[in-house]
Parts: sequence; structure tokens; C-alpha cells
Amino acid sequence: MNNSIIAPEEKSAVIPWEERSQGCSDIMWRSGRNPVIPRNLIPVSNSIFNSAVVPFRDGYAGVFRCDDKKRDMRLHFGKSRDGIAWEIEPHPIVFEAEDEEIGRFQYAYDPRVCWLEDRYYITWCNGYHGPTIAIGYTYDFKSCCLLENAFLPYNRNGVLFPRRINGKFAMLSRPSDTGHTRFGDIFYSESPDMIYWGRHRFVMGPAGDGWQSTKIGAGPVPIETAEGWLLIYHGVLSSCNGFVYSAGAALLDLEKPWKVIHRTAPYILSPQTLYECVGDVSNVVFPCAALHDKATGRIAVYYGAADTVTCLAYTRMDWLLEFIKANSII
Ligand code: BMA
Repeated sequence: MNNSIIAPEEKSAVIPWEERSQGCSDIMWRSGRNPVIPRNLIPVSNSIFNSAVVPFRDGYAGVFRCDDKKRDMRLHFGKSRDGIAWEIEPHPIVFEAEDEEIGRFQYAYDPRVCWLEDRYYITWCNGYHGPTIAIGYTYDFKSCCLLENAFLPYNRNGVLFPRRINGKFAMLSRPSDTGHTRFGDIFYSESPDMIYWGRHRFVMGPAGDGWQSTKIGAGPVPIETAEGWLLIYHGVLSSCNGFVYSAGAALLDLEKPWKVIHRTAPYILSPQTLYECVGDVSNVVFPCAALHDKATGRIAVYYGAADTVTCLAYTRMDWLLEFIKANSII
């Protein structure tokens, strides 16, 4: 335990927020300031997207997916006072690996950041003979220790729960194959120590013929509510013009999160604006982080758009829970 660490819930930064405009009935609405992070915020970047943000000290910190101009996929630390204007480090994170074999990975993308007990854990898709889930941790968003990969390749979208469940660390992930898989289900795994993961349970797979019919993957760290874990996740449609990535929401059982209580039939966000439909990969919204203000119920979701830029969308906890229950396929 590092005693200089302040738990995020012990301080109150005001989360980014914009009210839903009059006449809009969408359950999730976009920031008027999108894209909040342009593709070229730092000189080396080709694109900055699918990134994770958490409360940190008197503002926010994050881990950003920055694909560089060689198109190598790298992770960078960033800081912000208000969650909107970001300073992203010009150099990728240098991971301190206990085992240098694990430190020799080929790429890193789609990070999630989770405050858990006494530190910020970072999970991401790590290139180690194919994509798998790496786990690292930081106290200060300056240095990062690299633990073992959680799973064998191939796996993506590793997302930790923010507390132990039944005494164990818990993670969602999406076993897949080497490339842009045309299938994908979310699984739940647990660990006594963040190193060894097991007791894998099926959570949910693709559904219907629409936005989540090809594959799905967990998005931001789940938010605990009285009615279950709120999980925002992405779903993929195979169109005649390629994959379309949208976002939906589910409620998972608090003590047995592999049991899905509700899951939305319609998406809550789909690629519709120019910055979501046009970019390095068209037609993608990909949420990786959510800030939740308990006092007001406000939720701010950070998502990658068109594999190019980082954006913000908003919802309210009570509205979203009502929406999930009223539009559930379960
Ligand atoms: C997925 C991941 C994401 C990406 C998405 C759309 O397989 O690679 O990083 O946003 O495809 O290209």
C-alpha cells in the first residue's frame, strides 16, 4: 500500500457534463465538444481513441491508445483538470516488467483503468504471440508495473470489476482468435492474486440479427448499483460494408456476475455523426471508460470514434436503468 494514494471516492472532481438538449429523447447523448481529443493531440500520433479515464487527485488521469505514425499501437499516460482538456505524454508508457519475457510484447491497445483497493490497475490487449490481456498497475500515472498476462492468446477486452467478488478479483474478457474475429462472447474469470485466473463462466454472446449479432465485448469498468452491475458493452453488426460497432448496456448479478439480469435490445449509442462514421475505421463507437457521479447520477462515457478520435457521451443512472429494464431482451 502506498500511503500517499487518495482513493478516488474520497475526493470530488466535478465530472464533465452537458444536459440533454430539448427535443432529444436519446438515452445517451453526445458532447457538443466532440471529439474532445483530436487525433493529432501529440506530435507522434496518427490517432488517439479507445482510451480509459479515471478520477485522479484533484482531476483526472488516463491511459490513452495512441497509434503512432508507423501505425504501431502504444499506450500513453495523460492528465486533465476537467476531463475535457488533456495533456498526453509524448512518449509511450515504459512498463517495468518483473519478467522480461513478458515485457517483450509487440503492441498494446484498448486500455481500461480500474481503481481497486489501493491502486489503479490497467488492463489492455497485449500482443504476445497473438492478442491477450495484460495487467499492469500504477499509483501515479508516471510509472507502471507489468504483471503476468491474464490469459493465453487469443483474447481481447479484459475489464476488471472495481472490487473483489466473493473474495476474488474478477474480470470480464472476450476469448477470440488472432484477427478481426467474426465471433465473440463475454466470459467471467476470477483470481485470488491477479496472476492466476480461472473458474471461467459464460456471461453472454451475440444476440439477434442487428447491432450485437456478430460479437460483443465489455466496455468500461462495470458500475455497482443496487440492481446489479451496470455493464456498458460494444456489439458488432456485419454489414455488406464491413463491421459496425455500437454500444449497449446490461445489468449483471452482483454476486454472480455471469448471470445477466437485463440486456438492451436496442443500442444506446451507434455511429451516426461524421467523426464516428468517417475515420481510419468507419462506423465505430467503442466505449472504454465511464465516470459516475453518485450524488447526481450523472454518467460520462469516453469512447473511441472511427478508430481515430476520443469522444464523450452522457447519460443518467436512473434513466439508463429504466431504459435497460424497459428494453431488455431477457
Ligand atoms: C476491434 C479492436 C478495436 C477497434 C475495433 C474496430 O477488434 O481492434 O480496437 O476499435 O476493432 O476497428
